[in-house]
Amino acid sequence: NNHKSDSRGALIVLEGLDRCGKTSQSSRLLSFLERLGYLVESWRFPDRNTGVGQMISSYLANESQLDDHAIHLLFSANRWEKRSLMETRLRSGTTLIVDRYSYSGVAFSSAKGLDIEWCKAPEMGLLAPDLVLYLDIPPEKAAERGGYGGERYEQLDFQRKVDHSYQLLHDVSWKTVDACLPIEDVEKQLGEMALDCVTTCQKGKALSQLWS
Ligand code: Z5A
Repeated sequence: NNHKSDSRGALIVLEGLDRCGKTSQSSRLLSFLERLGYLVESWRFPDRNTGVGQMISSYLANESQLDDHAIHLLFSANRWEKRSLMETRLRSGTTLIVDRYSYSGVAFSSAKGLDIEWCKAPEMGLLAPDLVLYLDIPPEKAAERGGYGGERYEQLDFQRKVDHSYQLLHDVSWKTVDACLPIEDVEKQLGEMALDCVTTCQKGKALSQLWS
């Protein structure tokens, strides 16, 4: 199956509210595509391992305070510092499953009241996902899943605003899945959608840029 690396990999992004199941589903999707013989890696944003990522991590843990615009730009910088590696991986045939991306950046900052177009601007020119899998869950249901309350943003009233912001960002690359279904059912739907996308990219679909 190594011949599959002759063509490019797909950029697949998982988005949704906190506790919607992104982390669980990224690892299931990774195994699914690996079993089929594809080159695939699992990524996530924020990437807390870089210098910028550590600033973000301390902000999220409420260990530091930052102006809303400043933290927005740090989240964006954290994607820019991975952009060229992302392109290299995709062009060498590796499919990337990315847990959160620019849509989180815009949804969370605009939920705080920042202008949505201002929020999108620093994301322009990053690679556009081939597929955005939106794990749809009512904020109340997500809150019931537990583990809530540790980090900044993990509050029901704020998650409701994020939910609203996400609705403004849907584009043709989005596919919505009901994240309240049993884990295995969600997994199956995501697998089919991802496979379809990987095949389309193999056939030569061009890479494009976000919001430009
Ligand atoms: N943020 C931002 O502001 N700007 C940006 O640009 C970016 C992010 C990229 C940290 O993100 C915060 O940064 C995040 C957005 C903001 N804040 N919030 N909220 P993070 O990625 O580090 O953290 P997270 O997204 O909140 O991830 P999470 O807590 O790990 O949630 P999850 O990945 O969506 O869910 P999970 O861990 O897979 O599942 C949660 C629980 O539900 C777990 O117990 C599962 O077993 C259970 N689960 C999962 N699926 C199901 C189903 N189908 N049924 C029942 N139970 C389920």
